[in-house]
Amino acid sequence: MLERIRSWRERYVQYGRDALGLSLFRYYSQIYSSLLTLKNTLNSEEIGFMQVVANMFLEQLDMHYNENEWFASMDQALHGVIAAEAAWTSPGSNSIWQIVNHLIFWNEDVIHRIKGTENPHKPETNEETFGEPWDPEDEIGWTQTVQRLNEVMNKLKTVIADLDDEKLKAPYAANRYSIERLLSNVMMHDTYHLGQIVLLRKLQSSWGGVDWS
Ligand code: NI
Repeated sequence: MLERIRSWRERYVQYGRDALGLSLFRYYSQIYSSLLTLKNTLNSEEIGFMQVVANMFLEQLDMHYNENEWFASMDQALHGVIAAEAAWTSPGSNSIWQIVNHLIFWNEDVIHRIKGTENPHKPETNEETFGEPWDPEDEIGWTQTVQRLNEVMNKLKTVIADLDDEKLKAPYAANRYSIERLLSNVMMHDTYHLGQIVLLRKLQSSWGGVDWS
């Protein structure tokens, strides 16, 4: 009888342990899955944080490239320009065509600097990046030049999309300046020249204003 009681008691204790074990297991699994969710959330926030500056540059590129926000975008500034208007110069100024050449060169150069590749075009001076005023009759040449600018701007966009904030802080090529600084400069430089294009169009009476719609 005593043996039987002992065996019941042992079974009872064992059952209690199992029940307790099962509820603890469930309890810990819940905690574990909550922690896992929290970890994933923190990771995604961390990634989001790492992209803050990179995303800002992407937005800035869109704003001056093809979105009319506070000022006429590059797309708008060049909209409807024909070869004769592109080749037109005012005394002491470059033509729109020359400015576009200059923008193609510098944006392409920035892409090379970020990627650490050699730019095959190496002008001796900044003046050379503008080239000649170009032929006012050459519609095909002008269209190709605008297409080239669009290709370069879109390429720059994909290059920026591959960056994160850490890479932006890093110096480019063998330079002591960061990619972040390089991008800030090129975008300011683009907008500076966009203003010149709009002014040239105003001077030649070919500017129809910004389409804000
Ligand atoms: Ni310039």
